Amino acid sequence: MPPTIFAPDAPLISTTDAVAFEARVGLTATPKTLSPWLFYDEAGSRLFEQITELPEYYLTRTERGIFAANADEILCEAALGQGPSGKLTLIELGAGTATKTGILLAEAVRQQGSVVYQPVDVSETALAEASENILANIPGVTVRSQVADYTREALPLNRLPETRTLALYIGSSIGNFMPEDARDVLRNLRAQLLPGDTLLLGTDLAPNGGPNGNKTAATLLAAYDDAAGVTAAFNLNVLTRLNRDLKADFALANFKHRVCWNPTQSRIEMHLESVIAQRVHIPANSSGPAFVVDFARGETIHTENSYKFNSAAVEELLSSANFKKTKSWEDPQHLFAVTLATAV
Ligand code: AVJ
Repeated sequence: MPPTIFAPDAPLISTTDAVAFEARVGLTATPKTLSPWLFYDEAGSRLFEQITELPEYYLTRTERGIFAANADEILCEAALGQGPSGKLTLIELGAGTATKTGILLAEAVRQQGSVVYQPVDVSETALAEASENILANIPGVTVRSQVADYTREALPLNRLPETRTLALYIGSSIGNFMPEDARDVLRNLRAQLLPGDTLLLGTDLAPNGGPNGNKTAATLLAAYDDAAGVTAAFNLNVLTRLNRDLKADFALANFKHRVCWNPTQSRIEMHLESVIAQRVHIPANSSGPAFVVDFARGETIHTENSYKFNSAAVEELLSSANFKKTKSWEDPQHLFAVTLATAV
C-alpha cells in the first residue's frame, strides 16, 4: 500500500505576515525579543543542520547514540503493559527531516513487522524530505505526514483503530519553551492520547557538578558559541531574514552573537547585542505602520532560550501534563536524557 501524504490546510496567515507580527511585538517590547521559530527560514534551517554536526554541539549525536544503544528496550517498554493490544503507531512532534527517528522506526519494524509513522511539522518541505528518506531506507514503514503547528493547534491525530501511540518529542525541542508553555505543549499532546499511550521526550541535561560532574556551564556555552562561528551565523541570520522579509535595515556588522548560562532559570540564552547606539527602520506592513527600533550600545535582542533539565524537573514537567515517567536513558557522560512516560 502506498503511503498517504495528507495535503496541508492553507495557513491562516502567510508566513511573512507572521514574521511582521512577531517583529513588531518583539522589537517594541522591553527587553527586546524575537521568537526562535524565526531562525528557521531556508538559510537558517541549513545552518541548524550544520550546528548538529559541530564538535561542540553534542546534543544531536548524543541523543542518536542513546537511541542506537537502547532502541530495542525503548520500543519494548513502550509496547509493554498497556490497555488494548495492537501495534504501536509512532507520531513525532516537530519531526523536521526526521533523521534520528530512523533508528526507532527500524526497531519498530523489527519488533512488529511494520509501523505507521505520523510526522507532524510546520514545514511541508521538511516533511517531504523526511518521508522520502524513510520510504527509501526503511521498508515496512507507512508515512502519514501532517502539516500542523503543534504549539498552537490541537494535533490532527487521526487515530488508527486497534493501535497504541508512541509520541516522540525529541531533540531537546521542548527546551525552547518557558516552563508554562512547555507544559501546555505536552497537555495539548496528552489531550490526543489515551491512557497507556506513551511519550518519548528528549531533554538536554543541566550541568552536573557532582561526582559525575563532567558537564559544566562551559560545556553548554561552547555548544552554543562554537569556534567555527556557525551558531553566531545562525543567530544573526534572523536579522538577515527581517531585512529580506520586512525590508528592515539591520546592519549585521553592528550586532554580535552573545550567549549566557542562566543558572536561576536553568537555561542557555542567546542574544544579539547592539555594539553601538543605533536606530533600525521597519517599513509599514500587514501588522501596522512603519516604526523605528532604537538600540543603546550593549542592549540586546533575546532570541532564544534553551532550557536544561535534571531528572526531577523532567518528571515534574511530565506529571504537570498527566504523564508518568516509566524509564529514562542517558549517555555515559550524562549529557542528555531520553525519558519514556505513560499517559495517565
Ligand atoms: C533545536 C531548540 C533543540 O536549543 O539546542 C541550537 C536550537 N540554538 N543552537 C537547541 C539551537 C542554537 C536547538 N533546538
